[in-house]
Amino acid sequence: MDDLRTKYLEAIAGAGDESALEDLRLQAVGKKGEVSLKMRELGKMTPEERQVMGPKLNALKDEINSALSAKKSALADAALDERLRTEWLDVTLPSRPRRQGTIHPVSQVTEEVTTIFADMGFAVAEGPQVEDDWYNFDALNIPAEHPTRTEMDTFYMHKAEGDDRPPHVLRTHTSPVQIRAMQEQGAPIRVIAPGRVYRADYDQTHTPMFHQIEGLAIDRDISMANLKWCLEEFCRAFFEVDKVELRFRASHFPFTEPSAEVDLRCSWEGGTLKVGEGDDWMEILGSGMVHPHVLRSGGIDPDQWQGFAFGIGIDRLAMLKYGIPDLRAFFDSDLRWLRHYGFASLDVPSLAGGLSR
Ligand code: 2U9
Repeated sequence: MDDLRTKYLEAIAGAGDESALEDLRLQAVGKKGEVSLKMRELGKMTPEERQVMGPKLNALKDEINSALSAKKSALADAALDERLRTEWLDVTLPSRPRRQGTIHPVSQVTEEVTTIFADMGFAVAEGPQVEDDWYNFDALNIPAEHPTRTEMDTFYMHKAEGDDRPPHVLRTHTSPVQIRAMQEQGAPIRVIAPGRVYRADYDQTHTPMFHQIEGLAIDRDISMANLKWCLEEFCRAFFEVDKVELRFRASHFPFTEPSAEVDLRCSWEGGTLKVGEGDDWMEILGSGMVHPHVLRSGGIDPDQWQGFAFGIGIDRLAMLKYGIPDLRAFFDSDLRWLRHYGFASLDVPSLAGGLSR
């Protein structure tokens, strides 16, 4: 028994790592280990012998187990000491670059507007940005001689000699998307079409590419009253106010009849926009009841169905909400500019900016 004790205590003391220690544990006190086998022999001994050998073997087992765990801690301490001695951190190193990207105000506003109309049951529709002139103009009751169809206003795609396809344009509004949606789905239908549109214009309030979101709702008895409710709900949600007041001004668009431009009651106290109060009116969108010719273009019978449509300029909406003064800033913007308007990297989008409620 003393031999066994010496053998294992010395081996444990000399073990170089945890796996050597585990081997020794199995050899000594594992199920088939030497000490365990000796304990099994107790059964064959006389009671007197067992009374002497039993406690001795138990004490040996405890001693070996204690030595194993003490050695295990010692090995772990030594490993940590070695790491502390050899590994080090240069706290003077520059930090790793963090991603600086941030959502653009136009993308954020597009998402906000889309979500509000989606909550009212409008499905999102998308379509090509290069359209043939039937979808962009004729289907929308814009006649061949209309001034918007000239190259002064519209970007025409180059046509090779012998190409007999109809003229193609960069879409001037997202309305062709709704024509396609009507053709595909028929009535009743409720869709919104967000996206890029193009017009040959460039000054402080116009850029050759800008963003629109247009809505269309067709059913048996949809009226301007439904349109008004829908737009009021939209303004309440978008500008986050309880009270909004809209004013419908008679207007003219080829694709709607009657047509109305919609103004929102507001004030501009101290250069800050306040929605729902004050004596000012701010134009925010155009709208109307869809013209029968347009319904027919979409394959819908105007004697059976009617509905409203509206169009909103996203860029202007973003400028209003975030107090951005010049539309052109969207196109030569940099990170400092985005930060200034509360679009700092990794920030949760907020309403901070020019708007106060
Ligand atoms: C279909 C039928 C009718 C969409 C409409 C307007 C009035 C409008 C402007 C707002 C600001 C364009 O971006 S903007 O300059 N839009 O005034 N848009 S009604 O009418 C439609 C659309 C699709 C099938």
